[in-house]
Amino acid sequence: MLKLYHQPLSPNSRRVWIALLEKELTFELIALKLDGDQFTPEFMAISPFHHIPALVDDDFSIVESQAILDYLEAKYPEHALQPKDPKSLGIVQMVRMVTINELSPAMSPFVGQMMGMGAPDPEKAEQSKQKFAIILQLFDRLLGDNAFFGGEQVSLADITAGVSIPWLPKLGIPIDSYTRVQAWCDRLQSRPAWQATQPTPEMLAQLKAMMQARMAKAQ
Ligand SMILES: N[C@@H](CCC(=O)N[C@@H](CS)C(=O)NCC(=O)O)C(=O)O
Repeated sequence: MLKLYHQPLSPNSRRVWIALLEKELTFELIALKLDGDQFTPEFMAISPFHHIPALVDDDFSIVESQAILDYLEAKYPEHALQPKDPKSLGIVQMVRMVTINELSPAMSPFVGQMMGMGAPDPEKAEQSKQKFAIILQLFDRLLGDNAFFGGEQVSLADITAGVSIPWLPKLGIPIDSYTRVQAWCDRLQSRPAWQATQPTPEMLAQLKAMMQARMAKAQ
């Protein structure tokens, strides 16, 4: 049986969790606290960099969330999460990479602030805001009249971007003027897979307390 080692607040984990649900696969969820439990020899045999998510599929184990998504798509093609035509596939891959390579690093100072690590450096915050505007404009254009990035079916692009973009307003970055992106976010958030994996405010508070305790210990 498939086993997903995860942490419910990790966007990388959540992407894999959503893909498993969208594909209607049977799997076991194993939650790590990341309070040191990621360094056990048993877990490090599965995930050598002590990162979640890690997926075990019988005798095969795999890390790196985007690689896991591709593996799941190739191994379990039912409820396809990748379009076939070249243009749609190109858009899906582009949105995945823009999210990982451009959006996530730009969000990082704001996420840090939400976790109580202090306000971001003003210059970095400004650079991030400029990046968000470029990404949101691009995503709005790529969505066009489609429900999702790859067309009418949810894809790995929606899963990858769709656990990050909805956090922007919570980080003080409004998205409502990008009307297609806003409608796409609403569409995703109403899907059972998004609702079942939505982190609760209590989980966030717990993580924040853990991060602050770690910071205090390091000082
Ligand atoms: N590039 C990796 C990043 C994985 C990653 O950084 N995971 C973090 C949580 S989001 C983690 O496991 N941190 C615990 C640790 O490094 O000990 C992926 O996409 O899976």
